[in-house]
Amino acid sequence: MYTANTLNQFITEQQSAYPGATGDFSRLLHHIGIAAKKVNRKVNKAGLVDILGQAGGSNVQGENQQKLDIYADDTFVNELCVCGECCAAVSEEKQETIIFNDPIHNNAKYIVCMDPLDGSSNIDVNVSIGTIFSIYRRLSPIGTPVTEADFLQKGSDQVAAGYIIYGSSTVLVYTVGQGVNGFTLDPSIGEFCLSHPAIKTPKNGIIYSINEGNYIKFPDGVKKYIKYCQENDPATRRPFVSRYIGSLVADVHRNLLKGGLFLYPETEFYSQGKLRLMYECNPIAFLLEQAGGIATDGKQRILDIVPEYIHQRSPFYTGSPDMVRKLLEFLN
Ligand code: AHM
Ligand code: MG
Repeated sequence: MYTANTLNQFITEQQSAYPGATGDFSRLLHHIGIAAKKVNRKVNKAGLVDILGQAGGSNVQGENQQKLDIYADDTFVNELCVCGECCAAVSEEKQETIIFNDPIHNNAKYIVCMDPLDGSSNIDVNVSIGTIFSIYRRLSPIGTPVTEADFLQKGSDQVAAGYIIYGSSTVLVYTVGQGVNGFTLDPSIGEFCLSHPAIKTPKNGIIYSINEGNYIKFPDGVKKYIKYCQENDPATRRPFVSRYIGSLVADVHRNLLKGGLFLYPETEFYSQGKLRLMYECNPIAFLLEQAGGIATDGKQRILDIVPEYIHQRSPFYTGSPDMVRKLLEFLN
C-alpha cells in the first residue's frame, strides 16, 4: 500500500478522512510549513547574513527583541495572511491581536496563536530554537470581523497544534487531535518527510528539566521534588538526569521522545510562571496529551484554563505521565 511520506501528502491523506473537508485547514497547515522553511533558511545562515543580535526594540513582555524574532514573526504573519485561511492571529511579538480585517480574511475560519521564535536567548550561540503554533476555529460567524471571544478559548478547543524545532535537523511535530506525528526537513528536496509517526511519550522517564538557578524562589513542593530527583535509589533509577536547554521547544522535544518532565513553576519574579498560556503552554499541552503525557499548572489541566487575556502566563509542568503524577504528590 502507498504510504504518505511528505508533510503535504500526509495532510492530504488526513483531509480525505473527513468527507466534508473543504481543504481550508490543509492549506493553512501547508502555509505554516512554508513559513517554517523560510525561517529555517535564515537560521541556517545565522552568522553569515545579518540576522544575529538584538534588533533594538522590546516585545510586549519587555524582552529585548532579536533580529530573528522579528524575521520569524514577519514571516509567519505574512504566510498566514497570504494563505487566506486565517482571520486573525496572536503573536508573542505583538501586543495587540493581528486582525486581517478584509472580505477575504473575514471569510476565513481559523485563528492562530504562535510564538514565532521560541528560545530567543539561544539564537546567537547556535543552540536549538523553535516555533510554536496553535489553531482554533473561530466562534463568531464567518463573514464578520473577529471578536475577543474568538481568541480567548480554552486549550481543549484547539483543532491543531505543533512546533518546529530548528536543531541538528529541522523537525515539525503536530497534532490534529488524532495522535502526534513528526516530519524532518530533507534539505535536498526542501520537504518535511514523515520521520516520527505516531509519537508516544514513555510512561516514565529519568530526565527532569528546570532552570535550577531559580531554586530558592521555587514553591516548596517543587524544591522537594527536585531533592527527590537527586536522591539515590537505583530501584526508581534515581538520581535522575538534569537537562535544561532554555528553549521550551527543545526541552519538550527531547523529553517527549526520551521520557521526562519539564517544569517552569511560578517564582518570586514570575508570580504566574514565565511561559505564556495561549502560544506556549496550550499547544505543548495538546501535543503532550495526544502523545500520552500530562500537562498541568500544578492545580488543574492546562487545557481546561479559560484565558482572560492573550499574553496570560501560567506555571507549566508537562511530560511523562508517571513523572507528572509523582510531582503532583509533592505539589499537593
Ligand atoms: P521566549 O519565547 O522569549 O524565547 O521565552 C520563552 C523561553 C522558553 O523557551 C524557555 O523554556 C524559557 O523561556 C527559559 O526561561 P529561563 O531563561 O528563565 O529558564
Ligand atoms: Mg517562547
